[in-house]
Amino acid sequence: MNRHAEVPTESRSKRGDAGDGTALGARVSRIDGLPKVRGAATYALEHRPANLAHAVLVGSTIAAGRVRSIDQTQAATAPGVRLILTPDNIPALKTASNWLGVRPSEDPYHPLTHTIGFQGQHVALVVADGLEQAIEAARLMRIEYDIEPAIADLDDPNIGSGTEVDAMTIAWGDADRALEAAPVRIACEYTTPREYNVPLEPHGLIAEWQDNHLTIHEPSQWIAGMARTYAEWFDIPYENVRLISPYIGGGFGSKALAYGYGALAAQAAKLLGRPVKLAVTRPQTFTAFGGRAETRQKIALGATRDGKLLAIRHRGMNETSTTGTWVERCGGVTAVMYAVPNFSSKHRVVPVNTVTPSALRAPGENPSAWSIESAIDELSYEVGLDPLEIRLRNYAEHDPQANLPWSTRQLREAFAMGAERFGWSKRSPAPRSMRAGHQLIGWGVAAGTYPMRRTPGQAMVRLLADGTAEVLSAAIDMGQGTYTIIAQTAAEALDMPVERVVVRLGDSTMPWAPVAGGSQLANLMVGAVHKAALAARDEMIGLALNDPKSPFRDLQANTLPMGQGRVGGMAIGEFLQAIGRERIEVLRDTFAENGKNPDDAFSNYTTITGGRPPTDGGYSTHSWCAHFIEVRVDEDFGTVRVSRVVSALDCGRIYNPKLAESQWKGGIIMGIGQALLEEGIVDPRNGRVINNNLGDYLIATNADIPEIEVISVGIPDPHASALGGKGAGELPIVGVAPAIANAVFHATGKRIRDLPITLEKLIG
Ligand code: MCN
Ligand code: MOS
Repeated sequence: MNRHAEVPTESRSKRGDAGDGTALGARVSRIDGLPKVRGAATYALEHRPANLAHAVLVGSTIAAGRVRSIDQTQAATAPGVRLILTPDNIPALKTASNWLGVRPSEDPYHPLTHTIGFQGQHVALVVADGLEQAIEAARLMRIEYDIEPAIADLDDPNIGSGTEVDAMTIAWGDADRALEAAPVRIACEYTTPREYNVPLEPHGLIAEWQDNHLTIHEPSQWIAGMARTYAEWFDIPYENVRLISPYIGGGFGSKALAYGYGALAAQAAKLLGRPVKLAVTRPQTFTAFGGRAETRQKIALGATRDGKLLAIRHRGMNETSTTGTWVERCGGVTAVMYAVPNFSSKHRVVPVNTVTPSALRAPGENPSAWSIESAIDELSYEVGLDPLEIRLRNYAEHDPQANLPWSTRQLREAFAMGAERFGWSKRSPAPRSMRAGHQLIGWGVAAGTYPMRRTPGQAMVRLLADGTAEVLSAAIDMGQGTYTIIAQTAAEALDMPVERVVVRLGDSTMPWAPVAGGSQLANLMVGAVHKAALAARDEMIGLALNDPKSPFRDLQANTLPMGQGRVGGMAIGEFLQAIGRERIEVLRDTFAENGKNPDDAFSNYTTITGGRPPTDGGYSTHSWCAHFIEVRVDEDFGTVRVSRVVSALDCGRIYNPKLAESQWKGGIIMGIGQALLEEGIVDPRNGRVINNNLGDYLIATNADIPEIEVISVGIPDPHASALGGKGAGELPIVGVAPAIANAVFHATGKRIRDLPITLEKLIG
C-alpha cells in the first residue's frame, strides 16, 4: 500500500493529484510500457544493419604485467575471421575529455596496450562474419604474458597507503580535541565490498561508418557526452557522430561513458568498412567497466551522556585502479546529516589491480550513509536512547557543512510518518527482545540523503498541424520514466491530453541534454520542457493575434484561449494552414536566464569529485529519506530475511507518484541486495573476480523482497528546480543497508560492520 502526504494546494496541478488525468502529478503509466511489452521497443543491439560483422573481446588472464607475445596464426585463419586487433596493430586514437569535460592530455589513446593492469583487461578484439566464428577464433588466440606481482584488493598485504584526496577534506571546529574531552565515545570501522552494475541489458554497441560519419547504437545514460567521446577519439566533428539510444535496459551509473570496448568496435568498423556489433558478455561486464569501489571507513563519535553529538571524526578510503582515479565520496552524508560542532573528514584512494571503479546508484552517499547511520545507531545503544530519538536529538536545522539554510528538509516529517506507519512506538528497546518462535525480530531505522545536482539541458517543443505536440531532446529513459513525465509536462503546459504528445529521446542529433546521472535529469528536463511548451503556446497565440493572415487578427484581443488542440476555438491544423505554416517550433534550455553557457551540458555536475554539496542561491538543497525496516533472523541458522519496509521520502514535488514510487521501491530493493547479498569476490592469488556472473553474484530477487511501503513527504521546493521537484532516483538506496544492519543488531545483539550481512558473519 502506498500513501501520499498532503501536498499544499498550490502545488497541485489542475487535474493531477487526485490520481486521475494526465497532467504533472498524475499517476500516468509509463508510455514506453506498451512498446516494451509488445516487443516494439528496439534496444541497441537489436538493430540489424546489412553486412554486419561480429566482434568478440579477448581479456587478460593476468592481473599485472605485460603481454610478451601474441600468436594469432590459428585465429586469423579460422573460418570467417576478418580482423584481429591487438596492441601490436591497433591504430592510436586521440585522448578524449574526461567526465568533467577536461581533455587531460595530448597523448594518443591506445585502447589496447601491452601493459596489463587488471584481470580481464581487453588485450585483443576478434571480428568475424558470424558471432560463433568470432567466439571460436577468440579462443584460438595464443597470448603469452610476463607476470608481475599484483595487488588483488584492499586486503592484500602489499597494499600501499594511497593518496589523500584534498577536495574531500572537510573540517570545522576541532574534532580531535572534542573527541578527547567527550564523556561518551565510540570508534568503529565500516566496510563495503566491491559491488557491480548488473542492469538487465548488458552493454555493447553497433558501430557503423559512412565516410567520415560514425553512427553508434549503444545504450547510453549520456548521449551528448558519449557522442563527444567518440568524436574526440576519432578526431571528427561532434556533428559527425550520431549516437542512438531510445531504449535502455537499466544503467544505474554504468552507461554514462563510452568505454574502451566502444573504441575497439568503432575502430574495427572503420578498418573493415562495415558495421560491427560488439555484445559485452555478462562476465565481461565485471571488468569492461567498474562497479562500486570497495570502501573502508573509520568513524569516531564523541557525545554527551544524553546522546548529543560533540564530534565526528571520519576517515574514508576506497580502492581505485593503477591506471585511473575513482573517488567514492564517503564523507558526503557524514558531513550533512547531523548537527555537530566539531567535524573532520578525510579520504584516501588506494590503487589495486582492478578496472577503474565507477558510478553505481548513489556513488559516495551510499557508503557514506552506511558508516554514519550505523555509527549513530551504535551510539544510541551506548547512551541508552531510542535510535529514532538520537536522530531527532541531533537533527541538523541547517546545513552544518555549508553553514546555509536547507531549501527544504522534510526529514523530521519522514521520521514521524515512517515511524507511525511502521508502528515504531511498539518497539521493545533491548536487543533480542522480540521474537516469533525461532525467528529473532529486529527493527532498525536509518536516514538517507542525496544532493540536488544541476547541469543545463535543452528541449524542443513542436506544435504540429494535426493538433499533436512533439518534444525532442537527447535526454534518455533507462526506466526512470523520462518519456512519461516529459509528456505530462508538455500536456499540462499545452492543455492537451498526454496521448497527443509524442516524446522523442535518445538521439545525439536532438537538442543536447545532460547525463541521466546524479538524479538530476527529471527536474532539469521537466523545467526545460515546461519552458519550451509555454513559449510554443505563447508563440501560437502571438501569431493568432498578430499574423496578417490570421483570422483572429481583427479581434484586436489581448489574448486567446489555447488548448485541446485548438487556438481561439479553431483547430490548430486549420489555423496553421490559414497562416501558411507547417508547425511551430521552439527550443529552450533549463538555465538560460542564469546566464549559464549551453556548453555546461558537457561540464557535468561539478560536485562529482568535490567534497562540497550544491549550494546554489544561498540554500543547501538535498532530498531526504527515512527507512524503517524489520528483519527476521533465524536463531539457529543466522539467515536474515527482510520482512517489512516502510520508507518516507522527501523529493520535493512529485511529477508522477506512480513512477517515483517505482524509483523508490527499486532503490530500496537494490539496498536490500547490497545489505544481504552483493559482493564481488576477488581471488587473492590473481585478482580475478570469481563470481562474475548472475549465478554467483547475487542480487535481490522477488523472493527476497517483502511488501515495501513508500510515503512521499516532500513539499514543492522552489530553490531546488523550476517546478519544485528534487531528485528521486538515487536517494532511496541511501540508508537501506544501515537500516538493515541496525535491525539485525536489534534482533541478535550482533553488530555487523562489514557488508554484506551473511549468515557466516552472524553465527561466526
Ligand atoms: N520523479 C518524480 N518526481 C520528482 C523526481 C523524479 O516523479 N520530483 C520520477 C520520474 O519518473 C523520473 C524519475 O523519478 O523519471 C527519476 O528522476 P531523477 O531523480 O531526476 O533521476 P534521473 O532521471 O536523473 O535518472 C537517473 C537516476 C540515477 S542517477 C540512477 S543511478 C538510476 C535511477 O535514476 N538508475 C536507474 N533510477 C533508475 N531506474 C531504472 N529503472 N533504471 C536505472 O538504471
Ligand atoms: Mo547514477 S549512479 O548517478 O547514474
